[in-house]
Amino acid sequence: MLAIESWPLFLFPLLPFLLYHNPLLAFSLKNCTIVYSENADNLWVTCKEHELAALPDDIPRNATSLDLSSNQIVNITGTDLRCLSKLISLQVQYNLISHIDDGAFADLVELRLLDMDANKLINLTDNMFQGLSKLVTLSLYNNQISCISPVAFQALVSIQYLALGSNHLHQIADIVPIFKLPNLNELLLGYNKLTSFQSDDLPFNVSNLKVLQLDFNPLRKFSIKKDIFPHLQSLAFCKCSCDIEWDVTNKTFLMSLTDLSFSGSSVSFEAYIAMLHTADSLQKLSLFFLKEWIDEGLINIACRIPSLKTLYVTVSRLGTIDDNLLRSCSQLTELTLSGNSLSELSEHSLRSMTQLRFLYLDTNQLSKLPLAVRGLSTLEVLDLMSNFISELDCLDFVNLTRLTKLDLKHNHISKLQGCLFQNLNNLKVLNIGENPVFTLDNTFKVNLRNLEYLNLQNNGHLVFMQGDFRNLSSLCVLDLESNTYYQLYDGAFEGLDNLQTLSVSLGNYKKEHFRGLPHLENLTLHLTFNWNQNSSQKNYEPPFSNLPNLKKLVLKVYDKYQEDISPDLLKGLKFLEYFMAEKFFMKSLHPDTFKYTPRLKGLQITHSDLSDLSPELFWPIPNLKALDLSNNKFRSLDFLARANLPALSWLKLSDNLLSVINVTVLQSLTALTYLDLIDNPLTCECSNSGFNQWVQSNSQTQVVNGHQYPCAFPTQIHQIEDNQLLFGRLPAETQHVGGDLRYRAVSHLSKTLKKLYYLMFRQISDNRN
Ligand SMILES: *[C@@H]1O[C@H](CO)[C@@H](O)[C@H](O)[C@H]1NC(C)=O
Ligand SMILES: *[C@@H]1O[C@H](CO)[C@@H](O)[C@H](O)[C@H]1NC(C)=O
Ligand SMILES: *[C@@H]1O[C@H](CO)[C@@H](O)[C@H](O)[C@H]1NC(C)=O
Ligand SMILES: *[C@@H]1O[C@H](CO)[C@@H](O)[C@H](O)[C@H]1NC(C)=O
Ligand SMILES: *[C@@H]1O[C@H](CO)[C@@H](O)[C@H](O)[C@H]1NC(C)=O
Ligand SMILES: *[C@@H]1O[C@H](CO)[C@@H](O)[C@H](O)[C@H]1NC(C)=O
Ligand SMILES: *[C@@H]1O[C@H](CO)[C@@H](O)[C@H](O)[C@H]1NC(C)=O
Ligand SMILES: *[C@@H]1O[C@H](CO)[C@@H](O)[C@H](O)[C@H]1NC(C)=O
Ligand SMILES: *[C@@H]1O[C@H](CO)[C@@H](O)[C@H](O)[C@H]1NC(C)=O
Ligand SMILES: *[C@@H]1O[C@H](CO)[C@@H](O)[C@H](O)[C@H]1NC(C)=O
Ligand SMILES: CC(=O)N[C@H]1CO[C@H](CO)[C@@H](O)[C@@H]1O
Repeated sequence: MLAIESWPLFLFPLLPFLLYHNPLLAFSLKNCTIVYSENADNLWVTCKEHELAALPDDIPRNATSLDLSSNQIVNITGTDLRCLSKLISLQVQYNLISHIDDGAFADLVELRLLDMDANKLINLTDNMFQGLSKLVTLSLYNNQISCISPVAFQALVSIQYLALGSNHLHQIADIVPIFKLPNLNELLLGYNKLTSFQSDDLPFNVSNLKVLQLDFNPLRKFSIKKDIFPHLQSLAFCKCSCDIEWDVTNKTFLMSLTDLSFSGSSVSFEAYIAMLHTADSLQKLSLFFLKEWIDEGLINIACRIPSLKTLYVTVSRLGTIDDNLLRSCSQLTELTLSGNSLSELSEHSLRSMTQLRFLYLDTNQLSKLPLAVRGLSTLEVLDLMSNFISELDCLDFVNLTRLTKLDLKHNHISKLQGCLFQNLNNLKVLNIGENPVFTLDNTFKVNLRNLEYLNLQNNGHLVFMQGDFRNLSSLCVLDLESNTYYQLYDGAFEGLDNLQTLSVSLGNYKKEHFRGLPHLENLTLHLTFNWNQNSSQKNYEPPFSNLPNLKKLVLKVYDKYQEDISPDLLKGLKFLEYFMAEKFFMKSLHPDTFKYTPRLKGLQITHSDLSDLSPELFWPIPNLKALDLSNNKFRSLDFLARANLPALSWLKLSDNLLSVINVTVLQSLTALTYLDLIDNPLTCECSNSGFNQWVQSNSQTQVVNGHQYPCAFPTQIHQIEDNQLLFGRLPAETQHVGGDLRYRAVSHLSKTLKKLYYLMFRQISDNRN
């Protein structure tokens, strides 16, 4: 067989005559796919990104979730959603909907979520939402809504969350009925054109609202003169372009308010002070884009509210924190200073914070751990991710003995040492990923007995010696994936008695490396070398025999294919349930490969140049439910006919060379409900008509992304322009092909081309023979 990459170039000019759009992959749904779900009660249908101008007419009536997002639907008519009485979630965001018939949703009695963001709605009419009595979440963000009928939301008796942000609402008086919805908790009104929010415009006695967002409105007045929001907990005003008059006549009116966020220096300092004065119960304050007023002392004023526990100051360009900025914030338990270009915290800047438990300093420009942090002995979580820290000092964490989570990901740390974490006896999560660490010293040989998660992803060329992790007896997850690879010595993982998940990039493999991992269930190996397990050698033992409890094994190979994989690769893995191999096997698998893994449920062998498998391969694994053989070179499914896979329900064979599908084979897979044949050069010659009929007539198996299409010979020849090819989009009416070969246009042009040449080559050589 000719390797795909080496097809002769002389075939190229023929191409335009051969490509055409063949919506051949027929099946029960024309424009949608049923998403595979292990839970039989779910029927998730997606028609996302299909350039639909209207709702499809073949949505299964018992669909529980329907995604129509990112199409070009212009309206929803009274019949579009008929009978979908089991639907729980409906997504139609990113369409062009400007009109919805009255009662269009009336049958959707179970609907809980309706997302209509990014459409063109202008009016919300009287009966638009009729029947949606169980709807909990309605999102209408980013439409052009300017007019809402007073009764539009009347039917929504269960609604808890309503997003009307980014619309054209002008007056609060126009949406009064919304405030009276009995169960409404959250109302999002950001990015509208509201110029005032005044209780005088709200003719009701009480609203149950808990969360109100008014950010990015040109609000000039906020006035509450009666106790109509007794439950309001969270209020957001952000980036007003003008000053605001704040008038809350009695502090008790905002007694429930615990969470306030605001931003923008166009609001006067005085207005912010006034806001803070009426928020006596405040627990959390978030400040954005407020450098000017922070420099004026806004934070210290806020911190005088005794209940304030959480302060969030971000994108406020704070280059340094001096000794005064947070002076009166002694009661804080959580402080976030993320994303501020901080390069320095003065030594005593955090001195007052004797109760601080969470400190987020991520996404700044710190080059070392600030001295100010060293004294925070109450700290439990410290996030220093995405800074420029290059060195750590033995004293940095010495007093942070209560720390449970430390994030140092994405810094410039090159060296770790034994003294660093020695006092962190309570640490559970440690992330040092994305650093250039090249030496570990004795970093993990200290008393980190509570550590459960350790990430050392993408560091320098690390070497792990015997016993390096010996004291990490609680570790469950260890991530040693890398762009290059790490070097292991025998016994490197010794002592990891509780490790369940290990992911590692290796430069070579020795079974001895994986000693002492009795509880390992998940193993992912990224291999950068040739699998050199030579089973003909004396003393050969199966490579994973030290890992008897493995349930999931993933083998990924960079660049190279592996040859001569021994039939007892998986010997000893009697509990294995999932096996995934990418570029690991080349061209074939030994029929005994799965003899040792009777519990296998999921199998994925991709990018392996496979063109055939022997049916015997599958005989030892009758429980197999999901099989993915995509990105190979199968030209026939015949190997499945005698494979005996009574439980197989999910089969993916995309990106292969299948041209004719034998229905007898599909019929032998009695449990099959999902079949993916995308990106195969399926022909529509009459030899495939059996498959077409099967696709149309069988009610059990869905063929992904297929369309009904008669197997008839084309009548018209279309030449296809190169540019159409490049974008992978061909005119829908283009149906012709040379000879009786027909191909489906796909977006991955190069792959399709290769297959095309391949088949052409076959045809030419067949003709010669
Ligand atoms: C949906 O209906 C079809 C046909 O009536 C039936 O075969 C299938 O089992 C149903 N699915 C669910 C999830 O109820
Ligand atoms: C809905 O849109 C379709 C397709 O553009 C159009 O034919 C139909 O008249 C529209 N129906 C209503 C009620 O607007
Ligand atoms: C929206 O409602 C207004 C007032 O009821 C009406 O004048 C206008 O024509 C409606 N627009 C659309 C697109 O239905
Ligand atoms: C508000 O409460 C008062 C006194 O309980 C009552 O008389 C009035 O009708 C209520 N107003 C509204 C709009 O519900
Ligand atoms: C504020 O309201 C409370 C309770 O409604 C009332 O007792 C108190 O007198 C009011 N205070 C002022 C200054 O009006
Ligand atoms: C740690 O705490 C001890 C006792 O409070 C103190 O003497 C020492 O200076 C602290 N070390 C650092 C590095 O802050
Ligand atoms: C590391 O573990 C060994 C054996 O379990 C123990 O003797 C030793 O004290 C531990 N080291 C530390 C620093 O906890
Ligand atoms: C194994 O990995 C899968 C995800 O790939 C995860 O869902 C599962 O929880 C892991 N199992 C254990 C024991 O960590
Ligand atoms: C495997 O080992 C046998 C015996 O030592 C040797 O003859 C053979 O060449 C080896 N094969 C490979 C691929 O290294
Ligand atoms: C289809 O597969 C069955 C079972 O393997 C075989 O008997 C039959 O000959 C095949 N049909 C074609 C047309 O290849
Ligand atoms: C809304 C709808 O049904 N759109 C398309 C679904 O697929 C068929 C067959 O390709 C098209 O003819 C429809 O226009």
